[in-house]
Amino acid sequence: MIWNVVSDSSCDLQMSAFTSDRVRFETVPLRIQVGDREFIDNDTLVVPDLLDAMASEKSASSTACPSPAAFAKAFEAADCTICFTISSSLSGTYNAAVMARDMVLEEHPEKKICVIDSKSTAGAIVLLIRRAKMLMEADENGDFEGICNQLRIYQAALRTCFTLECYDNLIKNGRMRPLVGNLLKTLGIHIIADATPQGTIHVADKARGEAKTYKALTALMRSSKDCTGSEVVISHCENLSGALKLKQQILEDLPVKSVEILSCRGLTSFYAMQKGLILGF
Ligand code: X90
Repeated sequence: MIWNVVSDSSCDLQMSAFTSDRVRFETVPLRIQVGDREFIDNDTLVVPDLLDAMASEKSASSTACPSPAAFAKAFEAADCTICFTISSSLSGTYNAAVMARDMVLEEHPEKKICVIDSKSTAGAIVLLIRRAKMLMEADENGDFEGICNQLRIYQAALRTCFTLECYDNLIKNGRMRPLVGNLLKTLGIHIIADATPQGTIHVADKARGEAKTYKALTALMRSSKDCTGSEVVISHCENLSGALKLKQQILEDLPVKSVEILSCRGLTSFYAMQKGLILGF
């Protein structure tokens, strides 16, 4: 039996970063339109090129979710698939994956396909992918439903916090409510935000300066759940030094188990923009 983990490209895990003897992994790319240039968010996308194009483009930029056909192709490649998507409150990706599941099951009723809405993106999806891989590798009697249920429970326990210096793309594309007052025009303000349990964006706080920002983030993490033993994944948009400082702050403030740092791929880079930091835990 071939086990299959599929995710959209907002997970920030490159296909090349996944190895397993028993489990296949595929990311289905979202597309990013910057002026008249289209970027496909696959392993070959060069994030600095995307950010350069964004910086020099004045006209509207946007993103588009994968087609059901693209998900269907990924689902057809195996017997048992578990698919994770970006929050259905932010994107049509989840719906596309559900349509693909129905299409594939109609032709291949023997296949098993489960689509899980991460209600998040980035690191939270990476943690789900890793947990799925672990459960699939340890599986001895093909307990597909049991594994899906464990992953649904894990999804509900995961949290996401993030800090951004630029949030134009989130607001212009209607994914975040415009901020009150003249905050938007104030340079040097970092927003501190998190994902609601429904998978929408909630701006919790704002901070000025790096040190205060990281403190505010660990405070938000602490208030969102008991982080004892948590695995944390930080995705950064061209901000390794910030990610390292944030990692240090997390290790000082919270009893987490581990903190891993990944680079944002295209989709999360487009929205988190230069220096954005996203935490899944
Ligand atoms: O369908 C599409 O075109 C994709 C739309 C994606 C919109 C938002 C992506 C935001 C990613 C900021 C971190 C947000 C974490 C919040 C999770 C609820 C970058």
